Amino acid sequence: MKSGIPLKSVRTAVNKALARMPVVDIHTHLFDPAMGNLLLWGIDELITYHYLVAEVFRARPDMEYKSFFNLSKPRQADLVWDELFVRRSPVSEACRGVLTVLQALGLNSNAKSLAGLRRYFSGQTAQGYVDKVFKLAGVSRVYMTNDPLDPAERKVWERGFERDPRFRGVLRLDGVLMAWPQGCERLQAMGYGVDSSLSGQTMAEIRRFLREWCRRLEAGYMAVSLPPSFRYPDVTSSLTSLLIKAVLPVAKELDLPVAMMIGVKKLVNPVLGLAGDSVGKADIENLERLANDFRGNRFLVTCLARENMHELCVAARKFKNITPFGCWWFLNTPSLIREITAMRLELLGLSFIPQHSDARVLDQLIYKWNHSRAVIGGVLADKYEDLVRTGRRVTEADITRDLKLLFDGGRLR
Ligand code: RAT
Ligand code: ZN
Repeated sequence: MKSGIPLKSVRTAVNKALARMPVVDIHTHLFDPAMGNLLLWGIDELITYHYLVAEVFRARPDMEYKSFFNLSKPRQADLVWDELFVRRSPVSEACRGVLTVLQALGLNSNAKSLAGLRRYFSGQTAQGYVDKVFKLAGVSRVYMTNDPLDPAERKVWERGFERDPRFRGVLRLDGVLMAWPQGCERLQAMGYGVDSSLSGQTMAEIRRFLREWCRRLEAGYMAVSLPPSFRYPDVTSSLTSLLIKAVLPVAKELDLPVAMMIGVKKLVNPVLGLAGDSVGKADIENLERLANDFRGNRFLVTCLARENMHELCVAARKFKNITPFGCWWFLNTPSLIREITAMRLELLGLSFIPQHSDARVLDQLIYKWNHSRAVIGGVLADKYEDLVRTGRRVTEADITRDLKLLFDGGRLR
């Protein structure tokens, strides 16, 4: 029998195993490179990430929103670089991320301008760069966020393309579910016989839309981001009706999980666009009632409010059809990942998905996973050290087996 790792070597062993472990990234906004311009990558996209756009207005409160958004993307990037990376130390998580990417690529993060960095990226091809980034990030597969209601994206799917098996489809439902009947017209234009009433016929047609598009995307799951006010049951809410009469039946029929990302307050500052959403505390009792009534469905759940994360763990202890996943958006910072991961390990053992990247720009896979691996590795090492202190033997094979449970995307199957 293999001997256990001595206490003093546990941390190194965990970090080594985690560095080698290819991860499945279950939620990104990346696209298959065959989908052309939809896949964002390179320095200008990286620097104009909406997390950084929010921060540039912190540094320059005197700047009019309009005067920034009227600039071309490269000029916006120049301004963000100057304000957040040249004139002050880039200590925020989103800023540090850029430094980690540049370091991994062997590029200079002390440059006063972006010119040299742009030269590097203009020498890359999308395909070659995808290979490089996946390797540097230690990622084996990513799940996209696909919205057939978006005309530009729908065109690409309808035309058809050769799929890169590393990019899996996900049917994102916000456009259909949120603010009904806004999605109605678009569904009609796609040939679905729906009207704003949510009649039996409309529900049947929405189910047909879901079936057809899950098949076309070869979707790994369906997903929706929900406001903190989400309620179940609620006969007055079109969102809840659509969820329980269309989404959950089709998900069950196709044996697909449904991802619910709960707690986003959309556009509290509309002029900021993507950067204008905020966070609100949800009531997790609604999720418990849903999981109880729909036991044949599998729910992947993340919350945006730190205050909801503990209740979510407890809900998952009660309902085996709930899998908590990721440290989402404003929770994707080292101090909060540390806290949330420790709590999940303590309450749920290995039965959760520790992280997703939410990358919108390919290059971000590098930093999001590098930073998360470091923090999650530290927390896991604490836990294995605790085991060794009790006399429990821990081997490298044990660690590798456990990491697979956490990171290989098995809970999506
Ligand atoms: O993290 C983000 O980039 C957010 O803007 C959202 O995309 C969020 O993750 C979502 O999927 O709704
Ligand atoms: Zn996202």
